[in-house]
Amino acid sequence: MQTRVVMLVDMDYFFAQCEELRNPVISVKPVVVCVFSGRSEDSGAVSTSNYVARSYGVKSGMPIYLAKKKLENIDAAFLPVDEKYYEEVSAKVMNVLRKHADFFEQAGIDEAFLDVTQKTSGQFQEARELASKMKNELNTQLKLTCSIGIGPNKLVAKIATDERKPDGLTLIKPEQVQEFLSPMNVGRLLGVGTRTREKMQCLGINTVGELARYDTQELNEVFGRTMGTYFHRAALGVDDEPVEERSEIESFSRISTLKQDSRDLNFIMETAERLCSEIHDTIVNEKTNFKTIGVIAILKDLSPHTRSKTLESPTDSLEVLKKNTKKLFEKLFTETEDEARRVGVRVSNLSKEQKGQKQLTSFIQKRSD
Ligand code: DCP
Ligand code: CA
Ligand code: CA
Repeated sequence: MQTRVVMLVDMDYFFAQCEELRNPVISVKPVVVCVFSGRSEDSGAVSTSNYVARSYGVKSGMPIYLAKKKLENIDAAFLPVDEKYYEEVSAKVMNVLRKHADFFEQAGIDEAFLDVTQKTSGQFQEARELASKMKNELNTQLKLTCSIGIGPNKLVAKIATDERKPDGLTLIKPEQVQEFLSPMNVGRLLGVGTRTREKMQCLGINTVGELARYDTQELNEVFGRTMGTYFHRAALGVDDEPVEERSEIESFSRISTLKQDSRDLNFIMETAERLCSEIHDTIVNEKTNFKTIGVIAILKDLSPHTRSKTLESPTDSLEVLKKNTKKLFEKLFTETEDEARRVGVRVSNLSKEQKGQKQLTSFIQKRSD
């Protein structure tokens, strides 16, 4: 496989930086963005804070009263979260970044992966220049700073980004990966939470290097094959997960007028099954899974009636789609009295089909503390 050049761009102290952006005078003092629970004046938690506040020991997730205690007698700005505004800034950031990537994947409100292999002809030095250029653009166009990590895959890029913040730029070439990761605590790896770290400690594994050298067989026995294999590969800095644009389409639907008004399930299913097949063709083309199925019947009086069901796990199965469509129409027509004029089927809750490593990391992301 060709060596890839992958970047992770992560905005610095994002929510607090957004607050500084619209009110620059506060940037010289501690800025603490809070999720106020409303129960009492200071109940709630710190969402994030600027680096001035961090120098006093303020951290994300900390109770607000504790942050106030750390900033006692200091002129600080405690502000409520305004996610709608941060989303707007985020969209502008993503638009600046997106055009520099061969493949682009937004990975959170303030971060994105960029595969720039072609753009840089696989040259890490060129990637460094591109990263500086992007930092510059964010600075001049939006007055925002970010930290960038560059590596041969997402795993290394992510860890590299965390290495130097704020306004950092860290480049790890393929031949430097081992040396870079080896001395780190295993907790730096995605999926290694407190409990796993303790378990590894018992095996005498503290650093990523020790994990990489550990007997694979034994890792599999302790953590199971899936996780054991993942830990071993991650410790070696190996990660094949592609940088992939997330699907922005939220649903696929088809609707059709019946040959005649009806409330006969078998007759309606003739049309509905055709709609299901059309939708299925689309999702196969788009390599998408769905989790929610919805049906609509527009009755003779033109009133729309809908029913929907969310499955336990995403699927792309035509059979599942047809079976649930039938059940939903059955329910709908037991609960309404008139005949239908038009019927439709919709799938939503879409996710890109995920294979191998990808599935594993999303599973880890959900699990990790
Ligand atoms: N966030 C939150 N609660 C947390 C962590 C994060 O509400 N426990 C929100 C606020 C952050 C945003 O998500 O601004 C992005 O999270 P990051 O982990 O990237 O942290 P920051 O951007 O705030 O800081 P850093 O400069 O360390 O990236
Ligand atoms: Ca950030
Ligand atoms: Ca982030």
